[in-house]
Amino acid sequence: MRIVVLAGGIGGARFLRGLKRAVPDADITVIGNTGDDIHLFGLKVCPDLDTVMYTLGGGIDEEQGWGRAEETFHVKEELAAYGVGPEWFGLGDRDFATHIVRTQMLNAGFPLSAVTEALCDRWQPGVRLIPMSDDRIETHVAVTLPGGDGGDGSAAGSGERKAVHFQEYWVRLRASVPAEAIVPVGAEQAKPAPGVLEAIAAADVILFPPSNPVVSIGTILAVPGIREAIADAGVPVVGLSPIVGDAPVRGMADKVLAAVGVESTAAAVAEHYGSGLLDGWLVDTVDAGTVERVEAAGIRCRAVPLMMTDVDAAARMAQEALALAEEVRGA
Ligand code: FO1
Repeated sequence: MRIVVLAGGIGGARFLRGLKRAVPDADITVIGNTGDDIHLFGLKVCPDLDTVMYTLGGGIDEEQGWGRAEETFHVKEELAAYGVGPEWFGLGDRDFATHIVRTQMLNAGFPLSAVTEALCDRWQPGVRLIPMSDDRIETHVAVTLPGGDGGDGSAAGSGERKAVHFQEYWVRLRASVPAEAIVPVGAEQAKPAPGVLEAIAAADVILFPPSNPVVSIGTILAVPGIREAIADAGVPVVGLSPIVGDAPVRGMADKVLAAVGVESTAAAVAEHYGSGLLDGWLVDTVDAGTVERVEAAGIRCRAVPLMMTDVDAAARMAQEALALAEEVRGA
């Protein structure tokens, strides 16, 4: 069975680990989000691609969900000693090697898709990981930062509106100020990476894991041609809600959902994707009361446990998603 999965970071990666266990013989292609990418210290860092690669390759820091296991931070400490920032993004020594190899290959003229394939040669994730695009796309967030404290003479609370890089919003600001707009800069001019549209066209089923619907899956769908290819694929498209009991299971999805006017509920996220895209939607058992509303939106819906407490739990979720896909296919 050929499965295509649109994946962001931690939630997507953990779901994929379950999917691999549920259907070990399936041919899985992951279309990875690159909107989180950031250029630091002259290096290109691809957090979501690396999270999938490390998680499925066995190198992830399990409890953090990102970065390498058994990490040290000597390079980071030395950079700080030189007063070279930013200090708010925790890049470890082992992780730096990935960004050095990636940047070296990009500078030699290899596209990001070829670089990702080369990095995966080492990690053997057991899936084909393709960036959504080889073109540069970076998600920026419009915010109003609280005004100065008057120390510089500006009126306190004057509020300075600016666009910050997604990682600065997510990691330095901890999403502590409302996201007023989310813009995947460069998406309009970008093309799907080689293999993306072909994988979608050849898929037997397409899955939206519990990744962030705005800055992860939403960003992948913003690459011209990808949303249309999925809508036209003619195979079941099934998603799993990242929102359980009106709150995101992890991260701060509710903050970015508000930016696009979507309430933080399992049903609202399904409606946000729309029946033009989604054929089926899994909500957690605590949201069983919302099944009717999702079905009224023209999307088949089932309530099943959606907490990925371990790989077996994620595998059960994957099986439920595939079963719903078969039910939809037969409809
Ligand atoms: N997330 C954090 O909350 N704090 C960090 O210092 C941090 C560093 C980091 C370094 C490499 C990497 O691949 C991911 C990293 N992340 C960090 C996670 C990153 O912000 C992800 O993009 C988000 O978790 C969303 O997927």
